[in-house]
Amino acid sequence: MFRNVIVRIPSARISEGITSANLGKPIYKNALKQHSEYVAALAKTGVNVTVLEPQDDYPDSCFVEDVALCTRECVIITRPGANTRRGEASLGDMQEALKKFYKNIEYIQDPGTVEAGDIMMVGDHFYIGLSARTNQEGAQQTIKILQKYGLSGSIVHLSEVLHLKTGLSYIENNNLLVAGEFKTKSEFAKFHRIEIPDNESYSANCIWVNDFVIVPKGYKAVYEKVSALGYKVLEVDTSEFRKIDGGLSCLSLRF
Ligand code: CIR
Repeated sequence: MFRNVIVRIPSARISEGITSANLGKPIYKNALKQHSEYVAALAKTGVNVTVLEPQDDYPDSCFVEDVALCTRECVIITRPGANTRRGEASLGDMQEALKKFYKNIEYIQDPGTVEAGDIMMVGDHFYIGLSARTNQEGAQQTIKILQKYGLSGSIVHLSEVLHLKTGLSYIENNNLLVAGEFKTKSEFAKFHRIEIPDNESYSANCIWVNDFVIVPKGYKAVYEKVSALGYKVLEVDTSEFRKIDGGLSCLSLRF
């Protein structure tokens, strides 16, 4: 169960966010609207939502998931691999917000890099994707910190996606949404895998929050498959964030 969520309002410079998509630039006004709908959906799940102010020095800063790994025992402040995002992890308001909830605060140190979009929590175990943003050193530091608190971590090699959770979401009860390269990875064979068709692979990034699953609006397969499993499904339009490679999980810290 999650009690708390932290989000950050998109920056007026969101159109300058890093992207590999070819979908045009996000429209700031629309991004603000979609973000407020996202917050409203989260509020329906019963969590307490902390909303941080925009940070215009960081066009990607609404993707707060990447700057911290929240566990039941500690929070790990990451060290983002993207140069333009590195400073997001040390923003004072984020650190203050996390201090209200956590007494155990750990940090990824240079030369480690980690973006927590590469980390998927399954109970007390954390799968850590090695990507262009999260390096071996960062992953090893993360595992060491997790072990200190009685938690565990393991490394997953990625080849196609930006972040691990770009193509994978654990929605509890052994159910795992999988797209692309994750359909066949042996480390995930033990889960009940729900395959997302290639033409809707963006929708593999969903979030489970207290018996609800929030899915991106406009993707039929994920809506039907997740509903059929008995979850309460909420749809949120994330089309502006998709233009800069962002999805539902990226927009919040949940703990
Ligand atoms: C970036 O490239 O860093 C952002 N434009 C998108 C970050 C998405 N975050 C995530 O998948 N956790």
